[in-house]
Amino acid sequence: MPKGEFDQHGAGEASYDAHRAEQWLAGEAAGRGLSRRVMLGMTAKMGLAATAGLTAGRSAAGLAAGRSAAGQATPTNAASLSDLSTGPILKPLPPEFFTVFGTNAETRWEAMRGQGYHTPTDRFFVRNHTSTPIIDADTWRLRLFGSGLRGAPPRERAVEFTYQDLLELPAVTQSAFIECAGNGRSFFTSQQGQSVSGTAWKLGAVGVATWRGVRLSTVLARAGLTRRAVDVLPRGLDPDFVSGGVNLGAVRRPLPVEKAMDDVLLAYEMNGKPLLPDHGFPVRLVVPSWIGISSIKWVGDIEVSAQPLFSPWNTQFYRLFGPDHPAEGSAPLSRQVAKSAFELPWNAQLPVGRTSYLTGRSWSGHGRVRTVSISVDSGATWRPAQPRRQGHDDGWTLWEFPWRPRVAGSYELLARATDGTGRPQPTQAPYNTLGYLFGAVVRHPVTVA
Ligand SMILES: Nc1nc2c(c(=O)[nH]1)N[C@H]1C(S)=C(S)[C@@H](COP(=O)(O)O)O[C@H]1N2
Ligand SMILES: [Mo]
Repeated sequence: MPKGEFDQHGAGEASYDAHRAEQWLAGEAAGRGLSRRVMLGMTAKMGLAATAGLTAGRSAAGLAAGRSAAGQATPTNAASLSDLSTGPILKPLPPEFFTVFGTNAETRWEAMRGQGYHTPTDRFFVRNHTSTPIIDADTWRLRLFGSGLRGAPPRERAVEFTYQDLLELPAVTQSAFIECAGNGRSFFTSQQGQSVSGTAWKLGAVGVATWRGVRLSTVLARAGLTRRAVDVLPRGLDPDFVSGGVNLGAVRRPLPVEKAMDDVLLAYEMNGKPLLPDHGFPVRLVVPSWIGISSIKWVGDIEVSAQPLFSPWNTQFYRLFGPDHPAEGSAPLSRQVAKSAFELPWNAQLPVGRTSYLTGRSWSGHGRVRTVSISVDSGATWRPAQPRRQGHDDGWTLWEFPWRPRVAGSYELLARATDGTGRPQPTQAPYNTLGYLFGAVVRHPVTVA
């Protein structure tokens, strides 16, 4: 992708958001049950309330807290806790593949060594706001409605698709990463000495899979999309999310119609098999290159709106907050920043005087990774890594670096990627209270003996 194209995308998203903000202030926006007063109040209190909520929901007994929080939820959705047989995540989480944080589990990077291009489903990270619902594909329906579809209010059209309807529409297969906006969050603290709230991920809240499904644009067109539509709002069928004692409703985040019509999938297969319940069965969104929250799992309905839409997930969360940002936060986050990871355990042991073939992967939401450099001396000198498999936009690049340490001791290994923006990963990530978009070079400790 040429550089200009990124700039264009960037500008497009920024001006879209500015326009949306104007409409919001002019009272034209729909907030789905949130009054303007509540919204503004929420935004003002954000720093504190959101922080407290996130911390509480994921504290010590993270799992128990997650379940009891979900238990208080109003059962507006089809799924309920009684559907659950085990915990918030249903697939096995063997400790050699995952580190578990309450309702979330991150992939251990050493479990990716020797794997092919795609992350096997059995080691793909899971990020659940509450818990995985079990949904019956035979009775499931995808419902589309709203002022952006043909038909005038109040008699707006609602259109339904069955699982079988979707299977019969033209299918596409595409490879893309899904990555949590908070991936790498723990390094704000361990490398930059800053306190942030949210799950303390290392770099394992990312995976690349092949996704098969129907283009969202196909379904929108069949549902009667009009030129007036500006936002679509997919909503999950998992239990309501309760944060800081407030029920925020079903997980949902508006997506500008431009992105929805571009490269977004309604996916029903992951790595050649029907989705696992944990990854959104029967159908989830896959929004390539954007932060993971965009890729709503267990989608039950999609509002298509001629007015800008808001939910806590594009106002209270998933913006940058803090001293360097306006009180209402940055524009809603969209593309991921470049990152790199070694396929090594944290504090790996490597042999002295012998060559170790260090391997790893780099990826970005700003186009294909172009080059990767490695430093084995805490960033003093850099040498290029050898590409093993060149990635594509929305995927990752696999690389290798032979290293023969001659002296025993403690080392920090650094990998630094340059993406489509032409800029290498920085040494410092811009601080924000919720710890999103940690794109700085990570210092990976190893011991040579
Ligand atoms: N309905 C619903 N969709 C969701 C979530 C959720 O909790 N509920 N989590 C989101 C977040 S924050 C991320 S990072 C991705 C994670 O996808 P995965 O669990 O398949 O890896 O799903 C997104 N979609
Ligand atoms: Mo996420």
